Amino acid sequence: MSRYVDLVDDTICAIITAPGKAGVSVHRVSGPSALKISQKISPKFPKAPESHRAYFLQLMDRNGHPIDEALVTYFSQGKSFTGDETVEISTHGGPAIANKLLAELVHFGCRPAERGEFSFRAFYNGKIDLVQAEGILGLVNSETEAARKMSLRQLKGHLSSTLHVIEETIIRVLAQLEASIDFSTEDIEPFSLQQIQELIEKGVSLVTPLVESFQRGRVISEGLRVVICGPPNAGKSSLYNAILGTDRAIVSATPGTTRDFIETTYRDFGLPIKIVDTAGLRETQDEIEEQGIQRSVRQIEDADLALIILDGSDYANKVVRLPTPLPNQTILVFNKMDLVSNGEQFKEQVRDYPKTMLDIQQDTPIFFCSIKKDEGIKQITKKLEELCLVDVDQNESLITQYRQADHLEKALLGLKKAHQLITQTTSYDLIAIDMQESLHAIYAVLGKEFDDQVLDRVFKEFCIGK
Ligand SMILES: Nc1nc2c(ncn2[C@@H]2O[C@H](COP(=O)(O)OP(=O)(O)OP(=O)(O)O)[C@@H](O)[C@H]2O)c(=O)[nH]1
Ligand SMILES: [Mg+2]
Repeated sequence: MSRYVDLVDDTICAIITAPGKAGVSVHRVSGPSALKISQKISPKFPKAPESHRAYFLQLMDRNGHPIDEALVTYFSQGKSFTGDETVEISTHGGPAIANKLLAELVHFGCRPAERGEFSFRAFYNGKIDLVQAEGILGLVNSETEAARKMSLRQLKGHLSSTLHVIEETIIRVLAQLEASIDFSTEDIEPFSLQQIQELIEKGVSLVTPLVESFQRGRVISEGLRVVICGPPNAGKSSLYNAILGTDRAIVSATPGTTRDFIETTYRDFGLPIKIVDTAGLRETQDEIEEQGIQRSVRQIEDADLALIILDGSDYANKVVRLPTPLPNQTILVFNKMDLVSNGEQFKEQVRDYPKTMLDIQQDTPIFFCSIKKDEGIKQITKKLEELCLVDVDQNESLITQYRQADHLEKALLGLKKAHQLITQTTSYDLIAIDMQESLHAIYAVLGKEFDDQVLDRVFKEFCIGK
């Protein structure tokens, strides 16, 4: 995208509807020569068309031969999606027409648009900020109602407006610090220390929930990542196969069977779930097995939910090598219950096991199953299904991208450092440095300050025509 900045004077074009045969297909032409080029392809296009009005016109190729008849809509500069002068041409849907028109548009002076270049222009022209651009991307990629709602709110600027309140708060703090440092340049009555402190606290209370919303926002946009983990031979691969209804993973009585982790995305619950089967966790001298374990540990660290599975007939006095930190959500499964003689007594015995032996949350749900006898699996899948029933609250501002989370964490850190300093020192310039850092982080989220690499990363995820 770095290069897009230098190319904003080009007039770009792309088919913005899905390829193939359809009722209509739409080409978008956007840039300083959009009207001029469109007039070449549809000679009867008025010299000065009305913005937002559709004209029914014949399209002609360079040799004066008809291409198709079309509805051509004109959007004047500043009033289009991209902010540039734009013409949208709706023809009959069909690959031959679409490609022919595209070729003629290029012949008359357009450049085929790159991925996300229309959205980039909208961003560049200040029509949307970077968070809204990411909202567009999220909307297009939405697989569920919750994801669609969340992305639409982001596109409409809900998250951006929260960020603007944060920005204003930080700027007010900075102005007050400035005024306190140099009384002569400001007419304003400086705030008391107490008031500045309260403003910083307000900043903290606005940024904290956003940072915390990332996990939920990411799950809604990308799905739930579930990792099945535990000691060797507990039945991890068996459970993976049972949940997915396949025999994808190798099951064997030899401990240490699974080496490379295996993952599948399961879509039957609405929200996509990525389920990962991992290598059994234990101390090992086997170099290859250890590599598998290390990879599994990384999978566990990245997951939203750890399904920890133990062999019910062989768990006592065994140290389970669980990595830390574990995901926020955990589920404990005792498998091979067919080998346990007194089931009820067993369930009573292991009630405190999560806390005492695994050092995981005491309220971790515990399930009991025998994969061999196909007992108790339904309860586990039902639990997973429940976890997928997420909806987005009307007033909820959620962040969805690592990029956003990363900058907001920096913003929060700056605010917290400033807050700590203000209780210890009256050196306002020091506090101002932290507040400046927070401000830059907020600017970075909104794309007010950007470097080419960031833009590259955001816009390259788009498809052509977006
Ligand atoms: N009796 C009994 N055996 C089971 C049950 N579930 C799995 N097994 C057996 O336990 C053994 C290990 O199963 P896996 O699914 O390969 O275990 P794993 O946890 O993936 O093992 P690793 O990949 O080696 O870490 C196999 O022989 C399975 O047939 C069960 O519910 N009852
Ligand atoms: Mg296995």
